[in-house]
Amino acid sequence: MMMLYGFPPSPRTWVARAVAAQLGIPLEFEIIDLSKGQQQAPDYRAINPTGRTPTLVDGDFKLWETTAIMHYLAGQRPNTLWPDDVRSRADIVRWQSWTLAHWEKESCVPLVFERLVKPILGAGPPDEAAIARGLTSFARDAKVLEAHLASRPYLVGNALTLADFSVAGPLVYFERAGIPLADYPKLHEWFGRVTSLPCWKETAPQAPAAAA
Ligand SMILES: N[C@@H](CCC(=O)N[C@@H](CS)C(=O)NCC(=O)O)C(=O)O
Repeated sequence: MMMLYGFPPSPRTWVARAVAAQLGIPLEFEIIDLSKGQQQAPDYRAINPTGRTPTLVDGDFKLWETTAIMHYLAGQRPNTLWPDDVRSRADIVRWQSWTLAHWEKESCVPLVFERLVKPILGAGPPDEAAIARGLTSFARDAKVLEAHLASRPYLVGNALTLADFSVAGPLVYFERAGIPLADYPKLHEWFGRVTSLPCWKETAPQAPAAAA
């Protein structure tokens, strides 16, 4: 069985586990507790030299970066999350690339980090300038999603794909991070549609979030 190392409250670990659950792929799971710095342990760094989570291990194959893990999981068997045609795949990778460079990094993570993670870690007061930049980026990016979702139920084609998992992931703590999702009704509705799938509940963290 494949092994996933991760920290359950982290959105990226949650997304990887939710994708596996949706695909019906069982994973062995080992917690790397970010609140205890376990991502820096030599044993873990031997499988992921970046010292981040999650990491997938399948026999002698070690894979880090959530997006690559999602593609590997979805490549195990034919499925509609990762359709076998070149345009759908390019379209999915488009949204995933945009998420990594902009949506997650510039818009969602700064708000989650400043307003949720910092207080949990006792890492000092929120940086108001970082929050202001995050809100500006969020408005820019959420507008793109709102327009895209005005005429379709999912991001790519007419069905759920890996793109929906990647774009929904950074929003999982939107309420606690004061992310103004409700200002974007189509986006809000889509988020509800995607995250009401049983795979998210099945893989939800047991303890309150402690890291991003
Ligand atoms: N681009 C990476 C980011 C991985 C990442 O930053 N993971 C966070 C948790 S969600 C982490 O391990 N942080 C701990 C640290 O940086 O020390 C991915 O998508 O997998």
